[in-house]
Amino acid sequence: MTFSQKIEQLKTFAYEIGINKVGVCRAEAAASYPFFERWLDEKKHGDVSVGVEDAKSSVNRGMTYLLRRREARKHPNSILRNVKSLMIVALNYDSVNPPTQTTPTLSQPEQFGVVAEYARGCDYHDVVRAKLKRLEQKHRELFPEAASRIVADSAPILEREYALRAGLGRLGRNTLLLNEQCGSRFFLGVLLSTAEFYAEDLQQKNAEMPLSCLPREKSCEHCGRCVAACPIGALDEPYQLDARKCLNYWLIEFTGNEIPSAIRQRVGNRLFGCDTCASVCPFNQRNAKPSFAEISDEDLRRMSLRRQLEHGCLSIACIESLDEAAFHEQFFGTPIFRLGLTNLKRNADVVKENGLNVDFCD
Ligand code: B12
Ligand code: SF4
Ligand code: SF4
Repeated sequence: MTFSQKIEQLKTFAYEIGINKVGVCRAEAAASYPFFERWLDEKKHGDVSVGVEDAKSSVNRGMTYLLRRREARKHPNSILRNVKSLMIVALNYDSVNPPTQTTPTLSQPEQFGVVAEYARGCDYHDVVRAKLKRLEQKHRELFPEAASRIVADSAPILEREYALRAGLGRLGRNTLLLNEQCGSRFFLGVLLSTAEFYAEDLQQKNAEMPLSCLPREKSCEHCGRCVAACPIGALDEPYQLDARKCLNYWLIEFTGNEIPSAIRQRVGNRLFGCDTCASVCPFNQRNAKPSFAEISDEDLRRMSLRRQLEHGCLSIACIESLDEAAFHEQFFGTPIFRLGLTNLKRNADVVKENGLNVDFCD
C-alpha cells in the first residue's frame, strides 16, 4: 500500500467512527506563536482583572495553565519528539451530545440558568479522546514504525492554527474556526505522528505560509455581527478575544468565589458559558437546528438536573438545594462537574440576582 493510500484509509476510518471533519498538515513551528505570546503579555488570558477591581481573586487560578510551558506551543515537537505530521479532527457538538427533541419556552426565565450548547451533556474531552484513541490504534496498524500522541485539550498546542492549515475552516472575527458545513459548533482534537503523511502540494503551501496569511473568513469583513452582539465588548479588537471580559472566562474558568459587579449584570441568565458570538454568526444560522416540540417551565422542573441539562436550562431552585453527593450524581461526566458545586452555586446567585432586570440570552 502506498503512503497516500494509507492516509486515505486513516481518513476513511476517522469518518467511519463518527468524526465529522479530518485534515492533515505538516508539524511545523506555529506561525502564530508571537500572536499568542503577545496576547499573554497583554494579560488577555484573564490573569489580571481590568476595571473589575473588586474581584476576589485570592483563590483564582483562572487560565494560568496557559502560562505554564507557554513556549511549548512554539512547535509540536514539544509534545512528540521527531513529529512530522498532524491529523486534526473536528467533532460537531451534535455528535457529542445529540440535541433533545424539545425546546424550552420559559414563562419565568429568571428562574432558570442557560447552559452553553457545547456543555449540554457529556464532557467533550472524553468523547474526543475516545475517538482519537481509536484513530491512534488504526494509525498504529498502518504505520507500525511510527510513534504517535493524541491531544484533546490535554497538551500545549495552538490547535486552531493547525486546524486552519489542515483546511478545516477559516478564522472568524469571533476567533472561532468557521467551516462552511458545520459553522463553528465543533471541537478539535489532534493526532501527532512521526510518519510523514501529507501530499507534496500541501508541503509546499505550508512551508511558505507567513503569519499574515493565516486564512481569515472573507465574509467577516462586511459582517461584524459577533462584535456587535457580545454583551461585554470582549471582541472589540478584530480577531482577538479579551478573556478578562469574556463571560465564558468568568462563568467557567474563573475560580474566585465572587464574580465582580461590573461583570455580574452582563451575565444575564447565563449560568455556564456564553454562546452569543457563535449563535449570531450566519455560518451557524445557516446550519440551524430544526424546530422541536416545546417544553414548559413546569415540565422542566419535574426533570432531574441531568435531564434539564440536555435542554440547556437548569432550575436555580434545584441548584440551590444541591449537596455534594447529589451534585456528583447529577453532573459527573459533564462539563459542569469540572466547575464544581461551589462555583455552580456562585453562578446561580448571579442569575438569581439579575432577575428580570436584564436582557436574557436565548
Ligand atoms: C483558552 C481557551 C478559551 C478561552 C479564550 C478563548 C480564545 N478565543 O482565545 C475562553 C475561556 C474564553 C474560551 C471560550 C470558548 N471556547 Co475555548 N479554548 C481555549 C483553548 C484551551 C486555548 C485557546 C488559545 O490559545 N487562545 C489564545 C489566543 C491567542 O489564541 P486564538 O484566539 O486561538 O488565536 C490563534 C489563531 O486563531 C490565530 N489568530 C487569532 N487571531 C489572529 C489574528 C491574526 C492577525 C493572525 C495572523 C492570527 C490569528 O493565532 C492564534 C494563536 O495560534 C483552546 C484549545 C487549544 N488548545 O487551542 C479552546 C478552544 C479554542 N475553545 C473552543 C470552544 C468550543 C470554546 C467556546 C465555544 C465554548 C463555550 N461556548 O463556552 C467558547 C468560545 C468563545 C470564543 N469566541 O472564542 C474550541 C474552538 C473550536 C472552534 N470552532 O474554533 C477549542 C479549540 C477547544 C477544542 N479543543 O475544541 N476558550
Ligand atoms: S458573526 Fe460575522 S463577523 Fe462574526 S465570525 Fe461570523 S461571519 Fe465573521
Ligand atoms: S463568548 Fe460571549 S462574552 Fe465571550 S466573546 Fe463571545 S459573546 Fe462575548
